[in-house]
Amino acid sequence: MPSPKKKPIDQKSADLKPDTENPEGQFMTTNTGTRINDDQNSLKAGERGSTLLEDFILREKITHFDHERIPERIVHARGSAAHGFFELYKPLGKYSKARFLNDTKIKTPVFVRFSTVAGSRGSTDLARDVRGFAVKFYTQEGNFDLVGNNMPVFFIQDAMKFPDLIHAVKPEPHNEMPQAASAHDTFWDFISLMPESAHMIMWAMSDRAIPRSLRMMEGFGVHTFRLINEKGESCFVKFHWKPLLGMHSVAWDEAQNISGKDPDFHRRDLWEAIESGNFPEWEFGVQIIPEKDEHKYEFDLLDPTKLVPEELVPVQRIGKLTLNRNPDNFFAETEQVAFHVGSIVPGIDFTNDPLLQGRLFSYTDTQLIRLGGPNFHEIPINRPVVPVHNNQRDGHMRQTINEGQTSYHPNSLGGGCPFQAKMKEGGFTSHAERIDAKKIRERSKSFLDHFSQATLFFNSQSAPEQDHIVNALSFELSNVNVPAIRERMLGILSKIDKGLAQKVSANIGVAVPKKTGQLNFSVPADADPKSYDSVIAKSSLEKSPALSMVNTVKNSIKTRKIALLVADGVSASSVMAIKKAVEAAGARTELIAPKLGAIKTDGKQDLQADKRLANAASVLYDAVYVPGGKKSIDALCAEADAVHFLNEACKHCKAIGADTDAEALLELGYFAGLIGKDPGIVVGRKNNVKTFIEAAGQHRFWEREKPRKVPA
Ligand code: HDE
Repeated sequence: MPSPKKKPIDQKSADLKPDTENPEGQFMTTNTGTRINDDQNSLKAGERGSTLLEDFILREKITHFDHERIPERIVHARGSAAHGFFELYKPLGKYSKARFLNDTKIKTPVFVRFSTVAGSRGSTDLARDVRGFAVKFYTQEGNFDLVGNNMPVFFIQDAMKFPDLIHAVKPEPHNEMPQAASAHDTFWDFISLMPESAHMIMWAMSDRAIPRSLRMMEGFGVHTFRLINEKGESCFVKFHWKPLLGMHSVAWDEAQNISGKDPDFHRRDLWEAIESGNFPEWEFGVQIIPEKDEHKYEFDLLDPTKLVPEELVPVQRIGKLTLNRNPDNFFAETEQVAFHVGSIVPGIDFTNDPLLQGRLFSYTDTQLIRLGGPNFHEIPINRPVVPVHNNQRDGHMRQTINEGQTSYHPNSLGGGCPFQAKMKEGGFTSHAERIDAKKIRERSKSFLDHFSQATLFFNSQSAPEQDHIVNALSFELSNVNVPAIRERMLGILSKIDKGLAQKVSANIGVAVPKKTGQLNFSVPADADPKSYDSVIAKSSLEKSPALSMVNTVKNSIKTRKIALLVADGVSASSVMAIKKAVEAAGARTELIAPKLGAIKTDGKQDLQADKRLANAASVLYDAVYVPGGKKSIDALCAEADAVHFLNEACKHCKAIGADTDAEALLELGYFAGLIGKDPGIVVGRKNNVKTFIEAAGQHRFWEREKPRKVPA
């Protein structure tokens, strides 16, 4: 006789009431639900006796603690994330059948993780580095992950080189130095032998690599993808994220200071913006290229070291991403989120970009080691909003309790479930691209122009932006010990721009070589270049204004942080005037005083200091203003930190303002000679609050760098 079926134990079943409630809060329990009576002491043999092995509570607690860390991501380990939603402005039906790209009424939930690439999980946010910009769309047709960066191109053309690139940039293996920095021998050794990285190096050495905020950077899908419509027709697409606050950066010296003063600067900024209701927003852009235009351009659409200039194919803004909720738990969400370029929905498809193809393998593989098994898709942050039905079973940490007898297909015992979905039922079908080819291990000759877009990028920058690239390259290469590497790198730079190479050469003590290096990969027989000298091409575009951050939003201080330097005796009306105006413009102020606590004003009401001068630093603010009040100014004049604060603000080209009677403090700064001449230093003029706010909206006055004689 078969035994009667036992009733399964189910915590939620009505006859088993959970026993952990307490009117004042929840009782502490073990992981199996037993209430804990003493969480302060281990179980011992007598008052002073040894600890007993029997102590299941202690052992459970310590075991769990011992396993708290999981391997960090091999790249993009340092990250910060937020929840939000995506709204579509206009349907893309002509090009894509993806439902979330067609229904303007749907608000698609998203989870977005930003990251640096090279540093460990605890490294600084302000490293000179590429930023990851990974978006998980929880669509009604499954998850779509757009795992992009804040730069539109990449260092290498083929997935085969990724481990080499990362080994070269990570801390050197013999001494594990330097952390989160590319300024060392192995990185530049590799790069100087990899001419294909020339374009990306221009981006990585530009101000894009030191953003002011994660909220103020562009995002790019990097690879060319495909869109597929209802008829099965395909077009090519490049994905873009355009920040509504514009793109802004900090100065390199400032970035290094921030790394000491507040290594969580970007994480904090994102968290605080969302907590205060200043929800970060990006518009979603697409550059659509008809399939017939696949070979129209002087670069190959499949080459991830190339971008499609916006002047050739405009970016259509088709929707908006808003981040409106911070994670509840960093580990459960930000750390355990698993992105994968292969998470895709019908209406979007891949191209043969050899970097993308390699990524399609890597992202599942990496989660297996990082998250410990094949069921990482069941972790709440990774679950789609649609149900999952398939015949995959078991494995470490399986959460789903699959019912029934069948876990195979085809089956008759399970009624044939789950069924395959036909295309018209929303089943994913790969684009039927025709392939008829020889198996080869070669680089396509259409990938051999390594310099023309690097030159285009450099030529498109403003003079201060070009100076920053020269300075960044000089800084990085000055940290390279082996002169031959520095020289080889100058060879590459000379292919991008001779003047650039000369300027860097003057700073790093080696001459620009006459001959450049050999290519280190096979190319088709009919290409046959001996060295990369012979593969130089020219871009038909001289400049692409879209590549310069100078052409960004400059008329707003929304969400910015303005420092007000104050001391006892400060003029209450002066503080109120600037505070009111700054807040009306959507930014916030912090009162920085020699000590915390109450600050006496010239009025009846005291003010409260937000930060102590010694704990604050100009690098943590966008601009600084000194309200009036003779006593306050006298006190600040005696504070070296106050003068240093202003000097640094000036050095980093920020707007500085002072009420009429506060000028005395500014005159102690090394920049006193600039007062009245520099449009970013606003003192004692009529309407000075308004002029100061307009100046702060400019973000930076980079032209101030040139005449600067005295360092802060
Ligand atoms: Fe990644 N990349 N990648 N990558 N990548 C990872 O996956 C990899 C590439 C990018 O916030 C890893 O889950 C290979 C390009 C972002 O969790 C790993 C290649 C771009 C993130 C991996 C590339 C990216 C990753 C490590 C060359 C810009 C962070 C942890 C073939 C378009 C996602 C993980 C997050 C993470 C592999 C190249 C962006 C190891 C093999 C190009 C934003 O799978």
